[in-house]
Amino acid sequence: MCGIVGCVLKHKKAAPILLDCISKLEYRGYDSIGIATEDSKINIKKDKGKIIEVNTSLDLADMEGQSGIAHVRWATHGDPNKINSHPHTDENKTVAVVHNGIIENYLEIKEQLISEGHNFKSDTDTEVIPHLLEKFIKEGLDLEGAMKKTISIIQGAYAIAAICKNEPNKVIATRKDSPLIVGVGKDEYFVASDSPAILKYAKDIIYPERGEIVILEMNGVTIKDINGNIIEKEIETIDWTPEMAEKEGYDYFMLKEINEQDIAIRNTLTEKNNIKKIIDEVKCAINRIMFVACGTSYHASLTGKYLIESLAGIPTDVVLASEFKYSANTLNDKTLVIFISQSGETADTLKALDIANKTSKTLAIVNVAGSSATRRADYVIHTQAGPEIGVAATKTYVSQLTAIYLFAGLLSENDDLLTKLKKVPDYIKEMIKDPSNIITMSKKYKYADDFFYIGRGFSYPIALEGALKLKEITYVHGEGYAAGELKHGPLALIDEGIPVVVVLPPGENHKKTMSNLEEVKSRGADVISIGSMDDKPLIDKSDDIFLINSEIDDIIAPITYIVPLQLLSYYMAIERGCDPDKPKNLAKCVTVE
Ligand code: F1P
Repeated sequence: MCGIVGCVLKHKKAAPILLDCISKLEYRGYDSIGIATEDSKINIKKDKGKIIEVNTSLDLADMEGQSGIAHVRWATHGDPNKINSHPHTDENKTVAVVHNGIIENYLEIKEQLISEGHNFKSDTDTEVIPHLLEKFIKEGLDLEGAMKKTISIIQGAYAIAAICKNEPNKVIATRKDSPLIVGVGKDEYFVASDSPAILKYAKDIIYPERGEIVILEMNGVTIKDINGNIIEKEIETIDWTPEMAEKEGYDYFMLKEINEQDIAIRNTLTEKNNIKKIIDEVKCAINRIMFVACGTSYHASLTGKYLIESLAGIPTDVVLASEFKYSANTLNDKTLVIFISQSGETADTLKALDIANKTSKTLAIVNVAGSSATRRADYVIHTQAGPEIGVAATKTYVSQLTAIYLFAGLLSENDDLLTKLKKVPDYIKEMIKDPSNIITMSKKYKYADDFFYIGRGFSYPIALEGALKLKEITYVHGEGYAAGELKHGPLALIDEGIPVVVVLPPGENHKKTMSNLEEVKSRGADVISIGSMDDKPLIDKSDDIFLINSEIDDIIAPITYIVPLQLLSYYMAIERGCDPDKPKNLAKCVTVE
């Protein structure tokens, strides 16, 4: 969590550009924002709040300097307040530092530094970094040397950028287990947590590895290994455009991203040949598959299990990345471990990937090119959703599902599934055309305290994902259940007027789920159904219904039926006055375990 940016600009003032760049990283954290520039002294402006709330009070007009750093915070250590906001400095303001990650041994370092006479202002773990840097600079090192020594002391996950008042027009940055990219523009050089920050200014990207030191100066970028040797890094050009990271007329990124889902799927379908190649290499060598993921990516994985087990007959497990260590000793060289992550930077997922790499073949399904997961897995499938800024995953989710459907379809040589998949973008286009029915439902149910979502078989992950979207952005309690599991406990909670969302595509489970619908209805629930246009019995039994093309059967439902549920959550969030792009307490990229 947290986003950082650093830049050195040959012809421009840094502060306004830093603000522009960091505003593109607000999806990573929005508790507070801060900027520091260098003009032979360190200038700092920072405050608690989202950029839109504090922008005017920051008043960057008088911030001189052509180099600087910026930060958006998602608090881990210390409340979100002005003092805890980054950049942090030493007491003499020799250096300023921004940091994404957690310094695990900060307490011992802090005690030691206090005993040496350092004064700390904040409750953050980060503040030890500027104090260490200043200490080593006082001992005679330059900022680069001080940074090298500092990272030999701190433990944990970090991406750090620092400036020093004695070293004009220079930013020193480094990373370990938190993302950091380097952007090379024309006479302007950047570091950032993610590419949307710098798309407008630099398209040539370098991906530093753990422990490497990045030096931005007026005349270019240097990257050194931990021994101080300059290393030649590959430069990759990204094809994402700056517009992709803008709202382009939509009120919120989430709505824009829901509306881009047909394109995201179409683009991900182009991964077919890559996926075929991976399957040709691994198919004969494996007898088991394990998916590892968190949150929405976990729900995509669950669909993967159902598809692969039913179509390819390969035993497939799904494990939450944070719980992975209990399953790790069952892996062997005949297991393919598939990691799904839109960001490719989720700490729990990366930790599991490192462990799985020791015994098994690993495959990462990731949206962000160059992210850590893509560099650590044996095989990579890139979902082609483009940048997703809204914290709640939508277009990356359907793109993950597209990759999984391709994988399962090719693995089981099931042409029927691949033919159905090709039609999905058109179905989705049709579904998002007119949200008026969903808007009416969101007005009707906006005051509900609890929602239940039920689905059976392929529709069970849809119920889980629908409930997660509701929780994330409306703060209403939503719980997804396997429809058959209702009577084993949750039915006790169903009462007069409780909304129950029933996911009921045509298919072999239809009759059984209809019975579950009857069970909740007879206890007074308000039944909101997602079903087929031809489903007369369902239409008759539902209080509210979103009708979907009758060609869509239960097997292809996970990638289509989720769309009205995303829209329902979105419009309920709007009705309840919540910001769907920046849900409280959450961030898009969870780089802490
Ligand atoms: C997993 C995840 C997302 C969720 C939110 C927080 O991220 O749980 O599904 O929408 O953004 O993180 P990832 O591993 O897929 O990047």
